Amino acid sequence: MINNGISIENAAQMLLGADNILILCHKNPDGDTLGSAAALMYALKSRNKICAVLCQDKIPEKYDFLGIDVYENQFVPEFIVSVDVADQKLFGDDVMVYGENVDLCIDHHPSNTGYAKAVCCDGTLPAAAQLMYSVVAAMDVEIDRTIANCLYTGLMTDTGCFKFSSTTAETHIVAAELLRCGAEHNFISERFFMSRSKKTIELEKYALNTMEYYFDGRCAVIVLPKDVLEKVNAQPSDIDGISAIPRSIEGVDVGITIRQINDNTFKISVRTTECANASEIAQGLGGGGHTRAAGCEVICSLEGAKNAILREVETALCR
Ligand SMILES: [Mn+2]
Repeated sequence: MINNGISIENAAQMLLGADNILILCHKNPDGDTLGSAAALMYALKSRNKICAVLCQDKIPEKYDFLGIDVYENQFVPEFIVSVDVADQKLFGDDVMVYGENVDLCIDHHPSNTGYAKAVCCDGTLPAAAQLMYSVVAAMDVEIDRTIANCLYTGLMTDTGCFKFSSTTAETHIVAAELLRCGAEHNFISERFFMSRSKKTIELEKYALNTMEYYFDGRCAVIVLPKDVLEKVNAQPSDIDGISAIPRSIEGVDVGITIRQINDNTFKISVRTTECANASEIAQGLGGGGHTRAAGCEVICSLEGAKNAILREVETALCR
């Protein structure tokens, strides 16, 4: 449990009182961690702060329009803020030297471990970007089109185009406000939801052909082996949407996607309907996340990974 929680106003004051600020994202970055980080970067710059964004992994090209300044030792960090990062493990080994000294964490994961000196976390929000909208406003920064596009990207990607159950009336109010500030919603949705790479389609073909059902069809499992990913030359951004496929099938309450990272390391993504808790399933194997979307990483054989997650799924479906 987090015992170093602070308010949005306090988070804004901490940021305004700091300079030479390093903004940290989680590894395998998504639209929420990058959009929130970019929005904070522009907000800080507008208040004449020196800052830059650091992520262990290369930022995928489709996020180029965010215009993120990547940290390349151009200053010595005096203040470190993480966005959308629930657990220190999610920084990745390469940036752990900073990840171990986070001054402020801005997040929306109920599973946040409280690793930072101060934590501004609202686990009821569907996206860190929704919280960042309030933080930026509390910093007395005017939300221009650039910041609006960054926040809208986070909001839209983490809510699956405002479709996930975590979306609330307040989410739509924030989205509407971002449109008023000039957010280019059609450009962003085209980019993230209305086009898929040919590599993604290749992976989907493989995934659908090899998908397996368990527990009377209530669980569907997709496996993406390393050799297939290599053959397609898939980038992380090509894999993003695939984990939504098994859960989208009629009658399936738990969708599992198992991706092979190396010989004996597997990344498992869990998606559920209201009939099961994804976070609980992932926590059973040392992971975490949200009620409907969560994940974990296991080190064992493929059969071992599959059996382990299916045991957790069975327990969850019996609850
Ligand atoms: Mn997020």
